[in-house]
Amino acid sequence: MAKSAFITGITGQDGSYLAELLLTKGYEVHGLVRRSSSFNTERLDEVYQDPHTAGRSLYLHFGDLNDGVTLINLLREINPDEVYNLGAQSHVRVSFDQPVFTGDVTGVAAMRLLEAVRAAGVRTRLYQASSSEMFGASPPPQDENTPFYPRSPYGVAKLYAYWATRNYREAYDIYAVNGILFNHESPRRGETFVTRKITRAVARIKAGLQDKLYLGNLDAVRDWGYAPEYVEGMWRMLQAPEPTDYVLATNTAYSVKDFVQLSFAHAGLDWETHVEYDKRYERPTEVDALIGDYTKAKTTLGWEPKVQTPELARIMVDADIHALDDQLAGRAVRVDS
Ligand code: NDP
Ligand code: GDR
Repeated sequence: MAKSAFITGITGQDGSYLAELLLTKGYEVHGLVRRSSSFNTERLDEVYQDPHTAGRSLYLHFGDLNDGVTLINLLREINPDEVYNLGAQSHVRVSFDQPVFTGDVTGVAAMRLLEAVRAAGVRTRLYQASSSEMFGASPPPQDENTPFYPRSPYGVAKLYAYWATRNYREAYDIYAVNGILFNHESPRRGETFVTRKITRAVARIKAGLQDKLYLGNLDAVRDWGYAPEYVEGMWRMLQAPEPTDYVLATNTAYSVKDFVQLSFAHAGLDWETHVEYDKRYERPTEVDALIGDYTKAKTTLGWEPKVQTPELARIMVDADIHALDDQLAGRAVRVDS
């Protein structure tokens, strides 16, 4: 019988790639979707199956991580083999504007989901989307044994979720793992994260639609990988014989300024003519440098990143240029039933 998976955050960057991966592996995929007044399933367009499709394998369910009763009911109904908790208020800067809300949806909701697994009585494996932001001020390189020192309400919330996951693994013998993932990006990255903000601006500047790009701290160092490879790592974590926590990263260091230079150069543009500083994009407390050591994932799971940051920047710039070309040519037509 086909395996089944339940994904929270299926409409996000990672959720959409993970859904695609699991569908290609023959899974029946169930996703939690928030009701919205506008479309929020665009990233799933390529795999979307109309409810009238015979023998379909993708099911979307309305719900919210803040609604525990719905989570219990869905888990009982679906009885999934695997649960991936990817839903979150995932923007670090925004978490300073909405700290308590972020604590609820990014932190406490993980506990809510773990409790829902217990209450529903399902025997499932669970993946928690933990983050390198939990390391915060701890100097690089960071691995599974590095002390945590979060620097944002988002990081604090993720740490709560991390410990909830470990505690439920130890207390109730639930197969629950933390994937501590360093930044991973793609053409599907949300438009306000720095990489996508840059590559989208490059496309618009090249097309003459925009002249300036306003950014905050250009000196922050990040370890940027390619999202489709990271969702493969999530899946591998749940296939291991024993539950444990893993770092996924590329173990390379690039500054925001490096990413700017790579992206503008790929489009034949001079970044210094276009990039301006705006204080509003600074954070009250910044994470200066994240560089991950993924040795454990490599040796235990055979997982290794292939796409490095320079290629990632090129992939994202090319995708944004093509998307803008399509939009300008009026080809961005979606067919909805
Ligand atoms: P996105 O911001 O692209 O996606 C977040 C998802 O969470 C969306 O589907 C969103 O729904 C959903 N969501 C938000 N609030 C709720 C809620 N109250 N109830 C149910 N769903 C909700 O994030 P990514 O795909 O980039 O990241 C996936 C996960 O991994 C997140 O938890 C993130 O914090 C974590 N992470 C990400 C890293 C990265 O570099 N991308 C690195 C480390 C961890 P909607 O579409 O309706 O907004
Ligand atoms: P991050 O990603 O905070 O690392 O969290 P983001 O792309 O938002 O910031 C990366 C670095 O760029 C600096 N920066 C700017 N950031 C944004 N968003 N906008 C700007 O204009 C700008 N200018 C400079 C930031 O200060 C920061 O240093 C991401 C999210 O996906 C989290 O959910 C995830 O957990 C972590 O990665 C790992």
